[in-house]
Amino acid sequence: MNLKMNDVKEIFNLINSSEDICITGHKSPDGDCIGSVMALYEFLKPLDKNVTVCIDGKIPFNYRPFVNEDVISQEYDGKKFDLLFILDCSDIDRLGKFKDVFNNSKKSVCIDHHKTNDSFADINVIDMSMSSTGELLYDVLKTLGQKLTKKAATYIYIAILTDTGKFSYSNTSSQTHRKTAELIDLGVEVAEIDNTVYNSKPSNVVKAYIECISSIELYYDNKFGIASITQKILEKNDADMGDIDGVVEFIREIKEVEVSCVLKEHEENSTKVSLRSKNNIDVSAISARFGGGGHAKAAGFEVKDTVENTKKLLIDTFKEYFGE
Ligand SMILES: [Mn+2]
Repeated sequence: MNLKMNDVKEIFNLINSSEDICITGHKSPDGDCIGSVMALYEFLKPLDKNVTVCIDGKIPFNYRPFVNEDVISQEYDGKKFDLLFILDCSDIDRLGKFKDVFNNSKKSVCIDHHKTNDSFADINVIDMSMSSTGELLYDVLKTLGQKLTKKAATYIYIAILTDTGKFSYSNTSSQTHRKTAELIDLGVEVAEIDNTVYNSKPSNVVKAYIECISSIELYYDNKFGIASITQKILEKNDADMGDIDGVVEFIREIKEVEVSCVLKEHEENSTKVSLRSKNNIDVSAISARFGGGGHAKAAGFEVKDTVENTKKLLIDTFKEYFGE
């Protein structure tokens, strides 16, 4: 554990001396972002502070049963804060419509595990060896010496569970399991969470998912697989982008696939690219070339172009790695 005692003490002092505290995470939130943000919210709630939570983007359906959405601000009203926590977010732009909150806060603390994080906050607790921001936040909260409630433990568990792909990715360490065991001791209900997070898809979401899966194309002796989530598929099935999860992971299940890619059509000229690597190819380095970032085995970026053109760009880019 690389956690610096001084950082934790300073965070503790900042919490104590602050009245208005804001917690935020990256836009289009995933399980780690939502779990970490809500765990910190649960932790700060009893301390009698004004705590604001803001996340840009809809909470996906499978996390909604855990979250009181009234707590999460949808728009930024320009409010100033004594202290801002930025979780699971490698740069200010990824705060989306809440990025101005950074300049409107006296002090900022960033807790993150993305290797592309360049320590932009006043206090930066960045550890890319951590499976998830949730796991790192658990260390911070534990060091602060407070006992976690079952609810806070549940949020941290969701963060770790989802960012480790159910404890299967190479970011899962023995420490991850030890911390998870402590969370279970705090009352976390493992099977119930699994059913809510993974076994609760509405049929329209599954139908949209099947269409996305049908769009898989394989290149370079099946080493590179690519699929698209288009607005057309979403509209036809009345689904939201954030609800379609697991396509990029599904492509990676193909034996020969080394890199899987999903293109998400957000607008006609805005395509988000998600990349997953099975073994040695560092997709965060490739993403950084296009202004994005992430982890060696999971990264992404945005292209201001159509899905079709972005697909050509990706196929072309991976020729370098797989082309004969
Ligand atoms: Mn994360």
